[in-house]
Amino acid sequence: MTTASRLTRFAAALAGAAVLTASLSVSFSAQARELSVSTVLSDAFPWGQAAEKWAELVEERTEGRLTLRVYPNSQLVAGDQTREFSAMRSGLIDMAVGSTINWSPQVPELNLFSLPFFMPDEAAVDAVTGGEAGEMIFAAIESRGVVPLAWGENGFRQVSNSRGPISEPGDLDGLKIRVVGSPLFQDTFNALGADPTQMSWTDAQPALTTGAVDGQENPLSVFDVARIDQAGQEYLTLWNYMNDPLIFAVNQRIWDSLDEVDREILRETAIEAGEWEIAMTREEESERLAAIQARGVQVTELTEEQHRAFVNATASVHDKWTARIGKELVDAASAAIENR
Ligand code: X2X
Repeated sequence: MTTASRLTRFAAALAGAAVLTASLSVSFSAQARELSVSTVLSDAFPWGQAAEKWAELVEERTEGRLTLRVYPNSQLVAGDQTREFSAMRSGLIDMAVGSTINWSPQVPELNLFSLPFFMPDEAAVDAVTGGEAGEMIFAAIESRGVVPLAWGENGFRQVSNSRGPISEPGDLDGLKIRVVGSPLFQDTFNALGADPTQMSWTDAQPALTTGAVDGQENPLSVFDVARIDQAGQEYLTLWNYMNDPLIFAVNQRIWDSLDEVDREILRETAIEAGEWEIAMTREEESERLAAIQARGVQVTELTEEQHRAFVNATASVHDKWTARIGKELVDAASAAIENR
Protein backbone atom coordinates (compact mmCIF):
# COMPACT_ATOMS: atom_id res chain seq x y z
CA MET A 1 0.00 0.00 0.00
CA THR A 2 1.42 3.41 -0.96
CA THR A 3 1.69 6.16 1.56
CA ALA A 4 -0.88 8.12 -0.41
CA SER A 5 -3.46 5.34 -0.37
CA ARG A 6 -2.77 4.70 3.30
CA LEU A 7 -3.42 8.34 3.99
CA THR A 8 -6.62 8.23 1.96
CA ARG A 9 -7.88 5.26 3.95
CA PHE A 10 -6.94 7.00 7.17
CA ALA A 11 -8.83 10.11 6.09
CA ALA A 12 -11.83 8.00 5.12
CA ALA A 13 -11.78 6.28 8.51
CA LEU A 14 -11.58 9.64 10.25
CA ALA A 15 -14.45 10.96 8.19
CA GLY A 16 -16.44 7.86 9.00
CA ALA A 17 -15.76 8.32 12.68
CA ALA A 18 -16.80 11.94 12.45
CA VAL A 19 -20.07 10.99 10.75
CA LEU A 20 -20.70 8.36 13.39
CA THR A 21 -19.98 10.81 16.20
CA ALA A 22 -22.24 13.41 14.61
CA SER A 23 -25.08 10.99 14.13
CA LEU A 24 -24.70 9.72 17.68
CA SER A 25 -24.87 13.21 19.08
CA VAL A 26 -27.84 14.03 16.85
CA SER A 27 -29.75 11.00 18.00
CA PHE A 28 -28.69 11.69 21.60
CA SER A 29 -29.95 15.28 21.59
CA ALA A 30 -33.13 14.27 19.77
CA GLN A 31 -33.82 11.73 22.49
CA ALA A 32 -36.58 13.10 24.71
CA ARG A 33 -35.99 12.97 28.41
CA GLU A 34 -39.06 11.49 30.05
CA LEU A 35 -40.15 12.70 33.47
CA SER A 36 -42.91 11.18 35.58
CA VAL A 37 -45.78 13.30 36.93
CA SER A 38 -47.95 11.90 39.71
CA THR A 39 -51.61 12.86 40.23
CA VAL A 40 -54.36 11.46 42.42
CA LEU A 41 -57.19 12.02 39.95
CA SER A 42 -57.21 11.12 36.26
CA ASP A 43 -57.92 13.40 33.31
CA ALA A 44 -61.64 12.73 33.73
CA PHE A 45 -61.27 15.43 36.43
CA PRO A 46 -59.92 19.00 36.16
CA TRP A 47 -56.97 17.93 38.37
CA GLY A 48 -55.77 15.30 35.89
CA GLN A 49 -56.47 17.66 33.02
CA ALA A 50 -54.15 20.22 34.65
CA ALA A 51 -51.29 17.71 34.52
CA GLU A 52 -52.07 16.74 30.91
CA LYS A 53 -52.17 20.40 29.91
CA TRP A 54 -48.78 20.93 31.54
CA ALA A 55 -47.37 17.95 29.64
CA GLU A 56 -48.78 19.23 26.36
CA LEU A 57 -47.29 22.72 26.80
CA VAL A 58 -43.89 21.36 27.85
CA GLU A 59 -43.70 19.00 24.88
CA GLU A 60 -44.53 21.86 22.54
CA ARG A 61 -42.15 24.45 23.99
CA THR A 62 -39.15 22.19 24.55
CA GLU A 63 -39.69 20.85 21.01
CA GLY A 64 -39.71 17.36 22.39
CA ARG A 65 -36.62 17.66 24.63
CA LEU A 66 -38.78 16.98 27.70
CA THR A 67 -41.73 14.61 27.83
CA LEU A 68 -43.90 14.63 30.94
CA ARG A 69 -45.62 11.30 31.43
CA VAL A 70 -48.64 11.55 33.72
CA TYR A 71 -49.38 8.66 36.10
CA PRO A 72 -52.87 9.17 37.60
CA ASN A 73 -54.74 7.40 40.42
CA SER A 74 -51.79 7.63 42.87
CA GLN A 75 -50.36 4.59 41.05
CA LEU A 76 -46.73 5.60 41.69
CA VAL A 77 -47.40 5.42 45.44
CA ALA A 78 -49.55 2.28 45.35
CA GLY A 79 -52.74 4.24 46.01
CA ASP A 80 -51.48 6.03 49.12
CA GLN A 81 -51.72 9.70 48.21
CA THR A 82 -50.19 10.82 51.53
CA ARG A 83 -46.87 9.33 50.38
CA GLU A 84 -46.72 11.38 47.18
CA PHE A 85 -44.64 14.22 48.61
CA SER A 86 -42.05 11.88 50.18
CA ALA A 87 -41.82 9.92 46.93
CA MET A 88 -41.20 13.13 45.00
CA ARG A 89 -38.64 14.31 47.53
CA SER A 90 -36.71 11.03 47.34
CA GLY A 91 -36.79 10.98 43.54
CA LEU A 92 -39.07 7.97 43.15
CA ILE A 93 -41.37 10.43 41.40
CA ASP A 94 -39.93 13.27 39.31
CA MET A 95 -42.86 15.67 39.53
CA ALA A 96 -46.42 15.95 40.74
CA VAL A 97 -49.55 18.04 40.56
CA GLY A 98 -50.69 17.42 44.10
CA SER A 99 -53.18 18.55 46.72
CA THR A 100 -52.10 20.60 49.73
CA ILE A 101 -54.06 18.12 51.87
CA ASN A 102 -52.09 15.12 50.67
CA TRP A 103 -48.73 16.83 51.18
CA SER A 104 -49.59 18.31 54.58
CA PRO A 105 -48.28 15.33 56.60
CA GLN A 106 -44.78 16.27 55.37
CA VAL A 107 -45.31 20.03 55.03
CA PRO A 108 -47.31 21.17 58.09
CA GLU A 109 -47.64 24.71 56.70
CA LEU A 110 -50.00 23.31 54.03
CA ASN A 111 -52.61 22.68 56.73
CA LEU A 112 -53.32 26.39 56.42
CA PHE A 113 -55.79 25.62 53.64
CA SER A 114 -57.55 22.95 55.69
CA LEU A 115 -58.34 25.24 58.63
CA PRO A 116 -62.14 24.98 58.83
CA PHE A 117 -64.06 28.01 57.54
CA PHE A 118 -60.90 30.07 57.13
CA MET A 119 -61.12 30.77 53.38
CA PRO A 120 -64.41 32.59 52.69
CA ASP A 121 -64.31 32.76 48.89
CA GLU A 122 -62.22 32.44 45.73
CA ALA A 123 -60.82 35.97 46.08
CA ALA A 124 -59.48 34.96 49.49
CA VAL A 125 -57.75 31.90 48.01
CA ASP A 126 -56.16 34.06 45.31
CA ALA A 127 -55.04 36.67 47.84
CA VAL A 128 -53.33 33.98 49.91
CA THR A 129 -51.69 31.99 47.11
CA GLY A 130 -50.71 35.10 45.13
CA GLY A 131 -49.24 37.06 48.04
CA GLU A 132 -46.73 36.90 50.87
CA ALA A 133 -48.41 33.86 52.48
CA GLY A 134 -48.12 31.99 49.19
CA GLU A 135 -44.40 32.80 49.05
CA MET A 136 -43.96 31.55 52.62
CA ILE A 137 -45.68 28.29 51.68
CA PHE A 138 -43.51 27.82 48.59
CA ALA A 139 -40.41 28.47 50.74
CA ALA A 140 -41.61 25.82 53.21
CA ILE A 141 -41.95 23.28 50.38
CA GLU A 142 -38.57 24.21 48.94
CA SER A 143 -36.87 23.81 52.32
CA ARG A 144 -38.05 20.19 52.23
CA GLY A 145 -36.35 19.29 48.97
CA VAL A 146 -39.07 19.91 46.41
CA VAL A 147 -39.32 22.86 44.01
CA PRO A 148 -42.86 24.32 43.78
CA LEU A 149 -43.73 26.06 40.52
CA ALA A 150 -47.40 26.99 40.35
CA TRP A 151 -50.87 26.73 41.87
CA GLY A 152 -53.97 24.89 40.64
CA GLU A 153 -57.25 24.12 42.39
CA ASN A 154 -59.25 21.06 43.38
CA GLY A 155 -61.90 23.40 44.79
CA PHE A 156 -64.06 24.22 47.79
CA ARG A 157 -64.93 21.00 49.60
CA GLN A 158 -68.56 20.18 50.39
CA VAL A 159 -69.90 17.47 52.68
CA SER A 160 -72.26 14.69 51.59
CA ASN A 161 -73.85 11.71 53.30
CA SER A 162 -76.40 8.96 52.83
CA ARG A 163 -78.51 9.57 55.97
CA GLY A 164 -80.14 12.98 55.80
CA PRO A 165 -79.67 16.71 55.24
CA ILE A 166 -76.90 18.44 57.20
CA SER A 167 -77.70 22.03 58.16
CA GLU A 168 -76.30 22.21 61.71
CA PRO A 169 -73.44 20.51 63.59
CA GLY A 170 -75.92 18.21 65.38
CA ASP A 171 -76.82 16.65 62.00
CA LEU A 172 -73.30 15.19 61.81
CA ASP A 173 -73.70 13.51 65.18
CA GLY A 174 -72.35 9.97 65.00
CA LEU A 175 -72.06 9.96 61.19
CA LYS A 176 -69.12 7.93 59.97
CA ILE A 177 -67.31 10.30 57.60
CA ARG A 178 -64.43 9.35 55.35
CA VAL A 179 -61.70 11.97 55.61
CA VAL A 180 -58.40 12.52 53.85
CA GLY A 181 -54.96 11.90 55.29
CA SER A 182 -54.23 14.78 57.64
CA PRO A 183 -54.96 14.60 61.37
CA LEU A 184 -56.49 18.08 61.12
CA PHE A 185 -59.57 16.52 59.47
CA GLN A 186 -59.89 14.12 62.33
CA ASP A 187 -60.02 17.12 64.70
CA THR A 188 -62.53 19.06 62.60
CA PHE A 189 -65.01 16.20 62.31
CA ASN A 190 -64.57 15.19 65.94
CA ALA A 191 -65.32 18.79 66.94
CA LEU A 192 -68.54 18.51 64.92
CA GLY A 193 -69.57 15.34 66.72
CA ALA A 194 -69.03 13.05 63.73
CA ASP A 195 -67.07 9.81 63.64
CA PRO A 196 -64.25 10.51 61.12
CA THR A 197 -62.27 7.71 59.54
CA GLN A 198 -59.15 8.35 57.51
CA MET A 199 -58.68 6.57 54.19
CA SER A 200 -57.23 7.10 50.73
CA TRP A 201 -59.35 8.05 47.75
CA THR A 202 -58.75 4.56 46.34
CA ASP A 203 -60.34 3.02 49.43
CA ALA A 204 -63.01 5.69 49.83
CA GLN A 205 -65.06 4.74 46.79
CA PRO A 206 -65.75 1.11 47.78
CA ALA A 207 -66.30 2.23 51.40
CA LEU A 208 -69.03 4.59 50.21
CA THR A 209 -70.60 2.03 47.88
CA THR A 210 -70.81 -0.66 50.54
CA GLY A 211 -72.05 1.79 53.18
CA ALA A 212 -68.99 1.18 55.38
CA VAL A 213 -69.00 4.96 55.76
CA ASP A 214 -72.00 7.32 55.79
CA GLY A 215 -70.39 10.37 54.26
CA GLN A 216 -67.42 12.14 52.71
CA GLU A 217 -66.24 15.59 51.70
CA ASN A 218 -64.93 16.63 48.27
CA PRO A 219 -65.28 19.46 45.73
CA LEU A 220 -68.29 19.47 43.37
CA SER A 221 -66.13 18.47 40.41
CA VAL A 222 -65.04 15.30 42.19
CA PHE A 223 -68.57 14.54 43.43
CA ASP A 224 -69.92 15.02 39.89
CA VAL A 225 -67.29 13.20 37.82
CA ALA A 226 -66.96 10.28 40.25
CA ARG A 227 -70.78 10.09 40.48
CA ILE A 228 -70.56 9.90 44.26
CA ASP A 229 -74.36 10.10 44.42
CA GLN A 230 -74.51 6.67 42.80
CA ALA A 231 -72.76 5.36 45.91
CA GLY A 232 -75.84 6.42 47.89
CA GLN A 233 -74.66 9.93 48.81
CA GLU A 234 -78.03 11.62 48.38
CA TYR A 235 -77.54 14.62 50.67
CA LEU A 236 -75.05 17.35 49.88
CA THR A 237 -74.39 20.47 51.96
CA LEU A 238 -72.69 23.49 50.41
CA TRP A 239 -70.68 24.75 53.35
CA ASN A 240 -67.43 25.81 51.59
CA TYR A 241 -65.56 24.80 54.72
CA MET A 242 -62.17 24.72 53.01
CA ASN A 243 -60.52 25.20 49.65
CA ASP A 244 -58.11 22.59 48.37
CA PRO A 245 -55.44 24.10 46.11
CA LEU A 246 -53.14 22.02 43.91
CA ILE A 247 -49.42 22.63 43.54
CA PHE A 248 -47.23 21.84 40.52
CA ALA A 249 -43.80 20.75 41.76
CA VAL A 250 -40.51 19.07 40.80
CA ASN A 251 -37.95 16.99 42.66
CA GLN A 252 -34.92 19.15 43.56
CA ARG A 253 -32.27 16.99 41.82
CA ILE A 254 -34.29 16.84 38.60
CA TRP A 255 -34.61 20.62 38.75
CA ASP A 256 -30.87 21.05 39.30
CA SER A 257 -30.12 18.81 36.31
CA LEU A 258 -32.04 21.04 33.88
CA ASP A 259 -30.60 24.06 32.12
CA GLU A 260 -32.00 27.57 32.59
CA VAL A 261 -34.08 27.44 29.41
CA ASP A 262 -35.91 24.25 30.34
CA ARG A 263 -36.43 25.38 33.93
CA GLU A 264 -38.05 28.54 32.71
CA ILE A 265 -40.25 26.55 30.31
CA LEU A 266 -41.31 24.18 33.09
CA ARG A 267 -42.21 27.07 35.36
CA GLU A 268 -44.08 29.18 32.82
CA THR A 269 -46.06 26.20 31.49
CA ALA A 270 -46.99 25.12 35.03
CA ILE A 271 -48.30 28.62 35.71
CA GLU A 272 -50.27 28.62 32.45
CA ALA A 273 -51.72 25.16 33.01
CA GLY A 274 -52.62 26.10 36.59
CA GLU A 275 -54.37 29.32 35.61
CA TRP A 276 -56.25 27.49 32.87
CA GLU A 277 -57.39 24.76 35.28
CA ILE A 278 -58.39 27.16 38.09
CA ALA A 279 -60.54 29.20 35.69
CA MET A 280 -62.16 26.07 34.27
CA THR A 281 -62.87 24.56 37.71
CA ARG A 282 -64.53 27.76 38.89
CA GLU A 283 -66.52 28.30 35.71
CA GLU A 284 -67.90 24.79 35.80
CA GLU A 285 -69.09 24.91 39.45
CA SER A 286 -72.66 25.97 38.70
CA GLU A 287 -73.10 23.46 35.86
CA ARG A 288 -71.78 20.74 38.12
CA LEU A 289 -74.21 21.65 40.87
CA ALA A 290 -77.10 21.64 38.37
CA ALA A 291 -76.04 18.21 37.07
CA ILE A 292 -75.80 16.82 40.62
CA GLN A 293 -79.24 18.19 41.50
CA ALA A 294 -80.70 16.84 38.27
CA ARG A 295 -79.60 13.37 39.36
CA GLY A 296 -81.77 13.71 42.46
CA VAL A 297 -79.28 14.80 45.12
CA GLN A 298 -80.85 16.97 47.82
CA VAL A 299 -78.67 20.08 48.15
CA THR A 300 -78.62 22.14 51.37
CA GLU A 301 -77.36 25.71 51.51
CA LEU A 302 -76.61 27.28 54.88
CA THR A 303 -78.11 30.50 56.21
CA GLU A 304 -75.66 32.90 57.80
CA GLU A 305 -76.73 31.77 61.23
CA GLN A 306 -76.29 28.09 60.38
CA HIS A 307 -72.88 28.85 58.93
CA ARG A 308 -71.90 30.62 62.16
CA ALA A 309 -72.83 27.54 64.21
CA PHE A 310 -70.32 25.46 62.21
CA VAL A 311 -67.64 28.15 62.58
CA ASN A 312 -68.14 28.27 66.36
CA ALA A 313 -68.13 24.50 66.72
CA THR A 314 -64.73 24.24 65.01
CA ALA A 315 -63.01 27.28 66.58
CA SER A 316 -60.81 25.06 68.78
CA VAL A 317 -59.37 23.36 65.67
CA HIS A 318 -58.31 26.73 64.37
CA ASP A 319 -56.47 27.55 67.60
CA LYS A 320 -54.79 24.17 67.96
CA TRP A 321 -53.58 24.03 64.35
CA THR A 322 -52.40 27.64 64.15
CA ALA A 323 -49.57 26.60 66.47
CA ARG A 324 -48.57 23.76 64.12
CA ILE A 325 -48.88 25.74 60.91
CA GLY A 326 -47.01 28.71 62.34
CA LYS A 327 -48.61 31.88 63.65
CA GLU A 328 -46.65 34.10 61.29
CA LEU A 329 -48.06 32.29 58.25
CA VAL A 330 -51.63 32.22 59.60
CA ASP A 331 -51.37 35.96 60.34
CA ALA A 332 -50.04 36.72 56.85
CA ALA A 333 -52.89 34.72 55.31
CA SER A 334 -55.50 36.39 57.56
CA ALA A 335 -54.20 39.81 56.55
CA ALA A 336 -54.32 38.86 52.86
CA ILE A 337 -57.92 37.66 53.26
CA GLU A 338 -58.98 40.82 55.08
CA ASN A 339 -57.42 43.08 52.45
CA ARG A 340 -58.63 41.14 49.42
O1 X2X B 1 -58.91 12.03 48.41
C1 X2X B 1 -59.60 13.01 48.11
O2 X2X B 1 -60.66 13.26 48.68
C2 X2X B 1 -59.11 13.93 47.02
C3 X2X B 1 -59.20 13.20 45.71
O3 X2X B 1 -59.92 15.06 46.97
C4 X2X B 1 -57.72 14.35 47.34
O4 X2X B 1 -56.78 13.78 46.87
C5 X2X B 1 -57.49 15.42 48.31
